[in-house]
Amino acid sequence: MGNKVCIMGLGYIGLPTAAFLSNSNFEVLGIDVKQEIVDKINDGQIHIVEPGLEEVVKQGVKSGNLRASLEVSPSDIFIIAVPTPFDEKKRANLRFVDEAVLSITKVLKPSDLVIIESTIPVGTTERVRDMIHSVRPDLFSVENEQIYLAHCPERVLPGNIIQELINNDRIVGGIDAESTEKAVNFYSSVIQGQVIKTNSKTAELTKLIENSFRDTNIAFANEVSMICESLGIDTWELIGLANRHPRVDILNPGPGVGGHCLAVDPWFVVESCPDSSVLIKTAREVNEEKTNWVYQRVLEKIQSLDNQEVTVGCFGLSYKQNSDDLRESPAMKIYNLLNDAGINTIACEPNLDSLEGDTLLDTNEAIKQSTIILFLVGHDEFRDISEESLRDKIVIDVCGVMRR
Ligand code: SAJ
Repeated sequence: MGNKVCIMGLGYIGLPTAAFLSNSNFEVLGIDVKQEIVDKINDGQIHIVEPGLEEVVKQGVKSGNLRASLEVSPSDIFIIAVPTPFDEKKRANLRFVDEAVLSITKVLKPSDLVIIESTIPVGTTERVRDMIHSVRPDLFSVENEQIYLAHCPERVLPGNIIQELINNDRIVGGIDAESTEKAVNFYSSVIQGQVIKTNSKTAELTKLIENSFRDTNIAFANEVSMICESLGIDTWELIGLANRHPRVDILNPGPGVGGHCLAVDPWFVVESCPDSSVLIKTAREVNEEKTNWVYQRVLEKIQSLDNQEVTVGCFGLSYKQNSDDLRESPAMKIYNLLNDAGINTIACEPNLDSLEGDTLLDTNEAIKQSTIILFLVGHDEFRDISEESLRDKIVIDVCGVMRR
């Protein structure tokens, strides 16, 4: 198999993958739909924040092994890493996958390998096979070597993507044994982790279940926090005590679950089999409700202050600690709800230099100007805040950052 790789989608997964492969002796063409992203990458720069990524991109571009473009070209391996959001009815929106598939189908040749890394509902890889067949039946004629199609879900943790790309085990599920073998050989040639074979539907569901498992466990922690609050029990003390049990490991409650993974993927499972995914669906609803629950607690606190002039300092706005990513951020939802209710707020997000249309204050200034200190995200910067500086403040610590 040749060493030309075409990667469709240069986001949080596509770009690190393109950069990593371009430094692993592959000739990589990265495709995106935004000219400014293409231009930035060809200048050796990046449009996302990920530790260590810019260096790897620079090396790839400088070596001539990494190039970005709007247009696909014939390659030997095609990796689809485009977003798979859900629509207002919580159903998978596969428009970007379909557009990527139709783009590459024009340049596919027999023996090419197509890998879908995007997170997709069960059965999508087989549906893609049928899409390719309907446009290019020639690729499936007996005279030609077949094309190979597999799903290989990513499982890298944003903030540690480069290392996890190299070291994580990967699951590969082909539409047939030959496709699985081709994809296994490809990944085995570039990563340190183990490459484990399965079929495409199992690979699709494995990814969804990984994230559903985490979402359900976070929902349990969030429900525990709401129970503790209603019973007047300290959440963090209770979880600390329960986790001393050798087989109990309750996760951290927070303002809800954000990001484009855990807040999305479980809904693909619910869509595939609604009657059998009651717990997964309920966990999603608990995590979504937690965000509103936090907002209501803040309102109650303000009302208890007899409507004196109150300023609520929102500490942490990104979707998770030590991240700058605001996508699906529950902290941002709470911040916006407070603003929409006409409450004076202050935004403090140490991982951002600016926030569209809003002023960001640094931690010390935000503390000074706030009546209520609302810790929404447990950034490391907040752990250095002294008890002294909070002495005459009302503190609502949603994420337990002051308890670690
Ligand atoms: N969160 C909590 N409490 C916790 C842990 C997390 O409230 O104890 C919240 C976070 O604040 C955040 C959300 O959950 O809002 C998700 O954070 P996360 O730490 O679970 O990580 P993600 O979404 O950035 O990455 C997850 C990872 N999946 C698993 O850990 C099973 C990652 O490995 C996946 O590759 C990624 O989803 C993905 O892209 O699917």
